[in-house]
Formats: sequence, structure tokens, C-alpha cells
Amino acid sequence: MPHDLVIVANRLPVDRVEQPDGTTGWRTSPGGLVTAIEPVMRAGDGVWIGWPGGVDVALEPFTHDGMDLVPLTMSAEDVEGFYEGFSNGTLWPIYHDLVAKPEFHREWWDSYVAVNQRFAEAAAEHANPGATVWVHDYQLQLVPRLLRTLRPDLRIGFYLHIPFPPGELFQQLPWRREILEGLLGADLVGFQLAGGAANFIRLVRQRVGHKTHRDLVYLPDGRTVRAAPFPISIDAAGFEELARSPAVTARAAEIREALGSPRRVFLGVDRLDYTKGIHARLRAFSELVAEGRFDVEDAVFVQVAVPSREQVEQYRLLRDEIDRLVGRINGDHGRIGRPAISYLHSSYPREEMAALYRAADIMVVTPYRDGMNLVAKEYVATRFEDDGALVLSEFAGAAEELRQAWLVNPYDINGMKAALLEAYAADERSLTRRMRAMRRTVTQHDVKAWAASFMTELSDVHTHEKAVRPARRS
Ligand code: GDG
Repeated sequence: MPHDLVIVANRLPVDRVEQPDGTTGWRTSPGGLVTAIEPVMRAGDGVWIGWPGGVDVALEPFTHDGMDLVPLTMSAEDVEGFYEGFSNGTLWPIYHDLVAKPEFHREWWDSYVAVNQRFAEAAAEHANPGATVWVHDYQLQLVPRLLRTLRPDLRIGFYLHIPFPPGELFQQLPWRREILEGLLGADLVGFQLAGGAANFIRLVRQRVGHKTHRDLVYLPDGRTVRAAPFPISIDAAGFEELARSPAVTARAAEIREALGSPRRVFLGVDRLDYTKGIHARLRAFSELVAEGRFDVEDAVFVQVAVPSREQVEQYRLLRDEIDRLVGRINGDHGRIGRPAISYLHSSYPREEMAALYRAADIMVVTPYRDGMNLVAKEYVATRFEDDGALVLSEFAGAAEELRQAWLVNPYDINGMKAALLEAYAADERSLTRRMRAMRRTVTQHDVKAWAASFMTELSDVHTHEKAVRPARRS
């Protein structure tokens, strides 16, 4: 049955789980995107199209927890070419400042085009006349254009969750023009930051040759496309509520005790990804331990590294590097029952994440480049007593909003060491002042506000265009 609102994302918002009786069922994935979009979907007769995970999993559309879901099948070749290849081996590093070297393979591109076409066809099939379609992220940048060709009646929005790179990097892509044209199939293209939107507009002018004015692109067929920032956020109230619960409070105390009740607990929580700067951050901490500035009785670092993209070679190498570093530091500086770094290569339920945030005095988030970084915002949301310190990379999107964090350049190890020392020694008044301001930001701009503002702008895009359209295009 067609719908008035279609969400298109690489993954469905559910994970397959084995039931105790051996059958398989579904569980809503804990991510922020689901929290954000669920209310929009329910209010607007929505359907979600995406990959359920796994290879050659062919399933009929189904309803889970009141959400209509349309699973798309991926073959082993699709996973290798479209997902691990072009999305994560080519686009991911280019869009993250070339932190790793991107690979260019024509067969990966062909697979990217073919899978994007399948997503577009599925969206076309499930959309009512004049429906709204919201396409998500870097894996699906060709969908807006492919979909518009199939269904010119639709209103199409696109949102990029990762940074949109400056022209000097983007231009390396052999398929740069196709990607820009793919995105221009949308009425509204949303980015995390104003800088990403500006990069896109400039590239469209230079590479595709369309006229632009401020945040609008004028296409030869008379259509206009708007590019604008929509910084994503979290379910701040939900996180705070979880953090206040007796179970999480008790668990946080238990974690601190298990760590030997040190004076300060440092925490890092990231997908195990080379963009997240885990290695450099642990190095900064370990040098402070080696220099005797921190004693393992006083300061412990807990690093949670959530397994990610384990089939991709660069991710396996990163894991080995971090394993070696942690082993060396703990071997050199740990004492019995007191490792300098507690390293956990695993994922945890949301309650455990909230308990870790509450147990931590200093949250360390130091990506080389990050679209936003929700972990930083989640930490802030759980600090309802206005305590705790955030050390945050200048290169995370979140740094534009969380100005009261200890901002660091993740390439500058000495700078990071200085920030860790300052956050360690900060007095209560300064911590409260900083945290209170950051909490205000996160609670006021939560994920529901983010989704609502994108949907409002998408439905207003043509009105907006008339208001600002210049007499002569510039
Ligand atoms: C991309 C962009 C942008 C992590 N481990 C566990 C777990 N998580 C949750 C966190 C957080 C989310 O995953 C991670 O979000 P981030 O924003 O930190 O990073 P990416 O995964 O790289 O996300 C990023 C984001 O999209 C949204 O637009 O901010 O810049 O790269 O919510 O809490 N959740 C649970 N167990 C874990 O072990 N339950």
C-alpha cells in the first residue's frame, strides 16, 4: 500500500534477533535516527525502506512496533561493491578529510549506481501521488535524481549525516558530477553544518555550471533546490530520564567501584573508526601516565570501541594498532587490578551507555572529522547535576554548538595533553558553568526539533524560493 511519507535509508531501523525458541524476530535499533523519525513517520502515514542487514535476505514488507517497513535484498556483490566498497572505501574517507586513503574502483561505482537505482524504484513504488520522500546519507546520493526521473510528482528531501567536503577533496572523485547531479534531484538538501551546504553550492556552480544565489540552485528546467544546515541532535529528555533512573544510578556507582574508585574517570565511546581519533587520544593519556602527571590510582581511561565495518581492511588494521597501544601502556604502567586503560571492544545496551556516561568525570571525544558526534551530546544530556567535563575536537560538528567544552585539535598531542590536565584539575564552579550552558543547548535543540525543522523547510521550499528569488539571477 502506498504512503504519504517515505523514508529511505541504507539500514532499516530494526535489527534481526534470535528468539529463545529458535525463530527470528526484530528489535528496534537503538539509534537516534529512529527516535527522530519515528514520530514523523507515525504522524504522516510513513513507510521506511532499507536494508535489513545480511546477505540475500529476501523479505516481504512487514510492520514492526507500528512502523511499516520495506526490506531490500542485498547480494554478497552488493555488500562488497556498494556498501563496503564505494560507500565505505571511497566516499567515507573523501568526506572525512582523507584521514585514510580512498580507493577508486569502477566496479564499486557500478554497484553503487545499481543499488541506488533499486532504492529509487522501491521508493517510487511505495509513494502516493504527491508524497514526501526523505532520503538519508552518503550511501544514497543518487536516489533523489533517479527517483525524480521515475516520479516527478514527489517532494524529495535529502539529508547528509557526515561532512560534505571542500571542493579540493571532492574533486578527486571520478564521479563527482554524477553525485552532485544525484543530490540535485532533491528539493531540499540538508547538511550538518553551514560549511557543508556552502561547499555543495560552490561545487554545483563550478562543476555543474548552474546558477546559484545564497542557498538556492536554479536548474535549467525551472526547478530550484535549496541547500541548508540542520545540525542533528539527540533525544535529550529520554537520555536524561534514563540517566536519572535508579538502575542506571546504581550501575554507574558499580562501574566506578569496579575501576578501583579512582579520583577521575576518563571515557571514550566510539565506533572503531579511523576518523574518531582513538589512537591519538589514548596516546595523549598514556604519555601523561608515563610522565607521572597521572597516577593509575587517580586516573583511569575507559575506552569503548564498538565493532564496525570489520570486513574492511583499514578497520582491521586500526583494531590491531589500538590493541598494541593499549597492551603496551597497560604492560608498562598498569598495576595488578589497575590497568591505565580499560579497553572494551564491544557494544552495549543503551542503559549501560548511560551508566558509563554517568560514571565518567571527563568525556573525551576527539575525532579528526565528524559530521556531528552524538556521543558528545549524549554525555551532556546525562549530566543533570551540571557536573563533568567534555574534551571535544574542533573538527566534530558538535563543536559549533558546544562551545563551552575544552576544544582541542586532535592532531596536536601536546594540546590534547594540556586539555586533559586542565579538565582533570578544573574546579567545580568552572565545570558547572560550562556544563549548564551546554545542557541548555542540547535540551533546546533536540532531535525532534531537528526532524520537525527539516520537514517544515521541505514543505515550505517553494514558498521560500519565491520570497528570495532575485530579479536577475547572479
Ligand atoms: C554518523 C556520523 C553523526 C555507540 N555505541 C553503542 C551505541 N552507540 C550509539 C551512540 C550514538 C551513536 O551510536 C553514534 O553516533 P555518532 O554521532 O557518535 O557517530 P556515527 O556512528 O559515526 O554517526 C556522525 C551521526 O551519524 C548522526 O547524524 O553525528 O557524525 O558519523 O548515539 O550512543 N548505542 C548502544 N550501544 C553501543 O554500544 N546502544
